[in-house]
Amino acid sequence: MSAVNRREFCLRLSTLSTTLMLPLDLHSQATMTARNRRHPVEPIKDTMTQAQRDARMAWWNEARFGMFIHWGLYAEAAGYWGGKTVPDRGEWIMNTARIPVADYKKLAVHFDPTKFDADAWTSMAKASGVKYIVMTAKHHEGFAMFHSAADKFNIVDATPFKRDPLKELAISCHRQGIRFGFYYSQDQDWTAPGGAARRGGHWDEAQNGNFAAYIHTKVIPQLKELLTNYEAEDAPVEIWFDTPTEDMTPELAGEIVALLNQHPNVLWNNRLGGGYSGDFETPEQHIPPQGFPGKAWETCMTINDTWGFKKDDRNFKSTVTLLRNLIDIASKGGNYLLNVGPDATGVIPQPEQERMLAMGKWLHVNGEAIYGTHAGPFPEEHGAYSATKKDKRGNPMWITVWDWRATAKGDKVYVSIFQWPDSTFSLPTMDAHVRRAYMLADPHQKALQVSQNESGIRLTLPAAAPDPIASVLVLETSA
Ligand code: JFZ
Repeated sequence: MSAVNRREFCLRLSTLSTTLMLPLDLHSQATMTARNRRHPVEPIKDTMTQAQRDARMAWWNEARFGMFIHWGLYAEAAGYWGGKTVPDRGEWIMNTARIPVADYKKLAVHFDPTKFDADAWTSMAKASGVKYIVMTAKHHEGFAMFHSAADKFNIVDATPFKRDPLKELAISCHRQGIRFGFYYSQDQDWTAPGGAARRGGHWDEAQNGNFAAYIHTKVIPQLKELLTNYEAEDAPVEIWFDTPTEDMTPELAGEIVALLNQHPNVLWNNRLGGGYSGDFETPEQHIPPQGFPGKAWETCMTINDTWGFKKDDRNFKSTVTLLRNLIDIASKGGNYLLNVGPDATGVIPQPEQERMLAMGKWLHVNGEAIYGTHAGPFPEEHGAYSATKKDKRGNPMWITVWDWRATAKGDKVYVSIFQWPDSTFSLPTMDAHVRRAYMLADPHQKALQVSQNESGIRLTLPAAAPDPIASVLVLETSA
């Protein structure tokens, strides 16, 4: 297959899987089959042992809540090109509007986010209760949000701003005790010759080139920079790769893995490509009904309908929805990476800050029920597959129930109650014996009346819910 055919084939595959809404694993299986046909060799093995993986994942498994930041030149366009609105996500504008490379690069000439203040971002993040931040170092547009010797198309060399926000953010995170990682689009790059372009392939001759050369002259040198620039800040801790295509062969991905293996504390997601599964699963914009039992996973989600800033996108999720999502994810043992999209002045939109801070307010009181916990002991609270209703694919439909969710840590079980009961609160059976029960928000931890038998646990709760969104009941147990 020629390079062009290969890209078309992969594109068709990816369009097909999005159209059919195939789950990610099916999608990668399909890609793998195609890849193995072209690459009879075994992918180079990631040399990490399971014990090493567990060790580097330890902080991540406790964190539960992170903040994603999509920030790049697309914030300057803000969803508009040539005076017209462009549909779809803000950071895809160059591809969606088929903007020529030279025109798009001109955005850099005016990019001057003088209101950017790393400490303001990290203070907000800290007050929101997030434990780690992942920011776009380079998105599909190919523009580096850090100083790069490997490519002049970067924020220090190509804009009037001339500062390195990624570095400033890493330093600020270090000071605030927040872990710092970055997103890096290793495969798609719409301004570098040879970089891949999904959804229709290249649209400008300036994009023509060799993919392997792009990996060797831009990706690997920039990853080297990013892996060593922040060592004084104990960063990065995580790399978020994205949208691998058929171009990312096991051999090319293997070169990246060889580099990653020199930084054994840096964890990376399942989107490198080339057959590598990475450290964690990345369900996007949804929460798997039963999580990923036995696997580390992180749901990433937009706070409105775009990752990169779009002036007109005001469809913000409510704090109620966002908090329920966080609690739901924790009850299934996953992390929530919630995205904000700063504008071209360097400010995180006010409605996004408000929602993040509201989550932090709840976590300030109830964080014990989230951080460092694992999935709760009851499988029943999440919902069930319908015996009669079918989903779009004809499989039994999952019906979510939103009464309460449970997490656990040590000898404690935390039940976050969404639907405050009128009289008695009932829970299903549990192996452990409940010694004592109290509300987490109660400073006196007044013991609640509790009875337990083979059919379940019954409790008498205070008449009014301590919190309008979710009130946490603590069960102290013994074997
Ligand atoms: C990708 C990017 O294209 C997007 O701009 C954003 O950065 C997001 C976090 O990641 O989009 C994807 C990637 C994977 C899937 C869907 C959208 N997927 O697997 O369904």
